[in-house]
Amino acid sequence: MAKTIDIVIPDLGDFEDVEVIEILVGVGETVEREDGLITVETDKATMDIPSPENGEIGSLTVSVGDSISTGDVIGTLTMQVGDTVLITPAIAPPPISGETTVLATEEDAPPKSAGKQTLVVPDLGDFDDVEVIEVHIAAGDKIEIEDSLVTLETDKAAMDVPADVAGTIESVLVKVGDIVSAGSSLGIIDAVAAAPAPKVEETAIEKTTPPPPSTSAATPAPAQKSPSLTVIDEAGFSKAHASPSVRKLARELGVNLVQVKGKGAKNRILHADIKAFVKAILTGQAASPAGSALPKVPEIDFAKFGEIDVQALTRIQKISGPRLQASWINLPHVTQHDLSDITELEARRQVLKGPAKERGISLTPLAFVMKACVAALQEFPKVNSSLSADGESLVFKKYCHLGFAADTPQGLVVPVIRDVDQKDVYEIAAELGELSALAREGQLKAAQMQGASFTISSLGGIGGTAFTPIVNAPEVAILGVSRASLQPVWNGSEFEPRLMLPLSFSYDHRVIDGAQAARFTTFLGKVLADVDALLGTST
Ligand code: CAO
Repeated sequence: MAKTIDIVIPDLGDFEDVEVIEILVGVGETVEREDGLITVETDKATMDIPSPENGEIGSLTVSVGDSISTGDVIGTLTMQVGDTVLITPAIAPPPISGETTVLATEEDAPPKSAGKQTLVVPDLGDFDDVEVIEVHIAAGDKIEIEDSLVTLETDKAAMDVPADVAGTIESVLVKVGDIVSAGSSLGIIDAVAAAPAPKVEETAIEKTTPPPPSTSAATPAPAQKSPSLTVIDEAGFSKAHASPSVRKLARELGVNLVQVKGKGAKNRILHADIKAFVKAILTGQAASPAGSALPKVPEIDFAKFGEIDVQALTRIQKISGPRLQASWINLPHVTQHDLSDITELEARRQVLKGPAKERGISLTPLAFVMKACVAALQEFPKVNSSLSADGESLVFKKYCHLGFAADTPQGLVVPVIRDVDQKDVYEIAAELGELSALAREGQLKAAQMQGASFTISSLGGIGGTAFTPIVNAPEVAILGVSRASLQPVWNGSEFEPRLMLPLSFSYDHRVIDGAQAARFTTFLGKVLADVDALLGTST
């Protein structure tokens, strides 16, 4: 029987009006009790609001940026209540610690013997005569409902057969290598409780290819096929003591179950164990598993050497850091350096700058560089592409949305100017100014930072002669611009003072090769030298 309950914010302690910073689930998604639904942030901590029960998300009435307090309803959850008994109002959620429950199941009653029962293989759908590849039980084992009894393997999938009763195993009637079908006996159990027969859950569709890590819309992480956290040891993986959903989660995250210590009954690996394992690696508290081995930076107690001041990273820094690292690790970066002669361009800009200012537009060199990039991206469409998620093809974008790195007090953000190919230099400069101001005030909306097909990072207003910008993956290239300077350039008979703009073009070498990169910056240089074409004033 289905029952819908409100999802209510549990007791948040001293906190009130806390900001929702992430929505972790979508409507229609199936969640388990304690799965995080949303993440909220106070000035002191970030915390997940857990699901009060197993079920399906019926509705969600909060968005990122909303403020919530204890008792607020943030959506509904539809549960299959089955044999469960309601003992408190369903709207009362567990506290953040998740120590109490609103539902009491028959597990709460004292165990009563249901006598000896035969454990059988349930309906296997289209499969018949499947091989037993693992036996997880032995005589004398005490098992719970949903504990895995055996793992079966067909030519398409591996699946766990979970227990439909709890009790003590009296005898095991199968061994590895046996062929079984629906109804085959697996063992005899001295049962203590009965429950409806659970479904057989598939652990994987393909036996050898773990699915790629999932990405959420809110987190535009690199879409390229990235290496798993570790190479999965299939033999060891199949022997690990874990439920199908835990195996599924492990495969999704590229976690080798062999390396995870289970904290459940009989060392069974739980969802929480997988999450803790991944968290420990990502936060550097545990060494990365062999295969993805990233050497750890040594942990130093700086206070031993002098006075220190510890300041928390800003939210933007916490978000951008891992993304930059993901790009740096996953993309083979190469940077092509070049100099572009912008003597004529700058002379014209100086003439146009004043009148533009009167119209409220700051006509900086960056607007011209953006306009020039449009021409270069049209000439070299690969630079405006991305690798497909499976890494098998290139996605060419017919649009030209340019991101630009903006330095703000909170950290680095990348606002996006859309359809730059349809705008003139003044429109680009105006939008640059507006988005830069919003960025500095921390007022950019998420949509204003999404959809870039290529990014420019300009340090020209600050200084420097060259740098190596990190590609804003899953884009495949980024243009770094440093400060233009007057340099002596040989014109065939003498050295001439020319204003040279340094370009640092970093690219994903899987997609763009060195010759293309050099052609790209050479072409860009030619376009920047043709100021009439950039301004659309050519005759
Ligand atoms: N050479 C010489 N002068 C330059 C120049 C260049 N390449 N680029 C800009 N300038 C000049 C501008 O013309 C302006 O002077 P005028 O007012 O006399 O014209 C002055 O420097 C300041 O420009 P600006 O930096 O305010 O404006 P912008 O359009 O060039 O850049 C923005 C806007 C948002 C990109 C910039 O303010 C910024 O935040 N840059 C930092 C980006 C960053 O941190 N990148 C690193 C990311 S990690 O890869």
